[in-house]
Amino acid sequence: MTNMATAQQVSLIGLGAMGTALAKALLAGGHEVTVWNRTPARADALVADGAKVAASSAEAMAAADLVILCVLDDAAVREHVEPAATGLRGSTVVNLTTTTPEQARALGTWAAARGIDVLDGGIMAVPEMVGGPDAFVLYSGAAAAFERYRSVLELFGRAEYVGEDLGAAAMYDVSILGGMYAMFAAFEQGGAMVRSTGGSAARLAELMTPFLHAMATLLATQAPGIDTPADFVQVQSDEFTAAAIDLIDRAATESGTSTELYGVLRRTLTGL
Ligand code: FVH
Repeated sequence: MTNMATAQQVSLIGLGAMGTALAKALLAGGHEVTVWNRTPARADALVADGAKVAASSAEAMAAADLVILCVLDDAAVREHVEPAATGLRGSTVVNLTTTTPEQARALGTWAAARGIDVLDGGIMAVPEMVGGPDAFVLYSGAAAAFERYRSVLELFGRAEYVGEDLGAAAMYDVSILGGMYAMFAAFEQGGAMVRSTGGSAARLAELMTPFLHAMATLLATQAPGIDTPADFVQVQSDEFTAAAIDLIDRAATESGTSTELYGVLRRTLTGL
């Protein structure tokens, strides 16, 4: 991955599990990396890999034109970015901290008034995956800023640009996570149901995993029903879907487990 020809100065604020993984990817990519973390000891291991350690977050942010933040939350971002505004003027801030779309837009509004470019990012990976083939990061904000730093950002994983609206990356991020949680909830509920007939969640996982892989490929065929509903010809009627969910609901009742999830699914998918 080393590309010394395009080595850039990059500052990274936040060396938690994810920030440390990002710093390692930047260093492995041959960039000059300045780091800062609230608890200084977390930077020690990175010094051996070539990172410079700044004495304060403001010093780190003034040290490079590309400043990446990966801290706990939006409050922590604002706590450090706001006092550093003067040093950040003319720089691009890439915020990889998980925030809401409105928080991302508010940071952008604040930054634009001070001559600072902002890209918002949503990391779709755990730290161990950073820089690997399955990691990807969603970005939104000014396309020019994204293109300027694309080669650096690609060190973290596939860089997926999702739009100019600074809230877009966060909205895709939480929507994807919503899909993940819905899947886990259905598995938890299904595990309880199959156990009532002597089965196990382990066996259910074996059987459910390939089926859900196949079903996931159908998401794209459902998209026009949401994007352009007027033109969409639904293959399965709402009545059919509602009846199928009612049957699952009834089996849940027979198993003595909760039916709460299926009411939500029925209303969401059919409106009935
Ligand atoms: N870890 C993951 O799998 C997920 C993947 C998806 C994206 N998230 C988001 O990334 C942000 C950071 O997550 P993290 O995993 O690095 O989190 P921690 O290991 O808990 O480290 C938190 C860092 O934030 C620093 N911090 C907290 N509060 C402040 C503050 N007020 N001022 C400055 N820094 C602060 C903390 O510093 P310290 O405790 O070491 O002093 C850590 O560096 C997060 O938004 C995830 O949602 C990760």
